[in-house]
Amino acid sequence: MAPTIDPTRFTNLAVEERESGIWVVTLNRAAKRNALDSHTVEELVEFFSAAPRAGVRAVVLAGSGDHFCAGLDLIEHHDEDRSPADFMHLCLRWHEAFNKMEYGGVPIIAALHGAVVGGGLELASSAHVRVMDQTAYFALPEGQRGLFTGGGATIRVTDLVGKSRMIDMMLTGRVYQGQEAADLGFAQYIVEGSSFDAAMDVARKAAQNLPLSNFAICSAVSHMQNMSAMDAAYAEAVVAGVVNTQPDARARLAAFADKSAARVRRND
Ligand code: 1HE
Repeated sequence: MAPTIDPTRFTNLAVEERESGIWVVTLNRAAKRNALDSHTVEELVEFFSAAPRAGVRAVVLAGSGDHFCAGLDLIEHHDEDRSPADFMHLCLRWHEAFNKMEYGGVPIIAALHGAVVGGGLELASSAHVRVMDQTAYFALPEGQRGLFTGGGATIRVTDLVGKSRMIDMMLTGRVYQGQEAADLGFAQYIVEGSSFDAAMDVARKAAQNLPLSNFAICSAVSHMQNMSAMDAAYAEAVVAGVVNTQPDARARLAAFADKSAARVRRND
């Protein structure tokens, strides 16, 4: 049976179907700057495990209060005095959540403001689209805290901004913000107003696509990056075989053929 999502099961996340098929998932610990404690990570696993089969067409991921996310809950980490094995297993739960996001096939749009740091940047980089406002800033303070990234930054932040920049950020605590951050690849959109409103606009556009097309876009591209070029080309052909012959696409193709569908034009 296909799963359903019960918003009342979540406490550290606020989970809501805001518009038909468009869900808003908000990190809900503003008093702790939305730091990711182990329970929040479990809620992310739960939501993003269910989303692909629960009719979710797009997700806007946001943070409550003045910051998107302050990363690993340093107080919980301090108080629990974890063993290496404990922390390894915790990191594997982060990966479970973030892989469900990146490979799940549901478009996830992160609405960024304030601090997007450490594990918060790892979370944001697991989304498919990032929208930042003028208050957003990005950093990897792990080096200063005596830590190392454990939630996929070595893979995803490196993908976004390159290995050299990522290493410098960890060595020096360098902060990126504003247009420079967007130009470097931390976000695909930078807006003057609310990143949440702009993220909702992106989500609405994405949700108009057929779910199977979005599934391919939001899982196959990531999987193919992990393959050799030969295997990726083969997998692309197989995925296109399924997606490009889906019955639901016929009406869209017919609309192009009878000239009723919108054409692709320059932004003038
Ligand atoms: C926290 C956390 C946290 C705030 N864990 N509790 N991440 C960092 O190194 C970033 C740490 N946080 C900060 O630098 C700042 O808190 C912020 C820039 C995000 C926000 O500053 P500000 O002045 O608005 O808030 P604040 O006064 O620093 O913190 C307010 C409360 O949030 C306070 O709790 P309170 O009970 O004393 O009121 C803080 O303790 C709490 N708080 N950030 C726990 N991160 C899988 S490995 C990933 C490795 C990492 O992510 S390392 C990077 C960690």
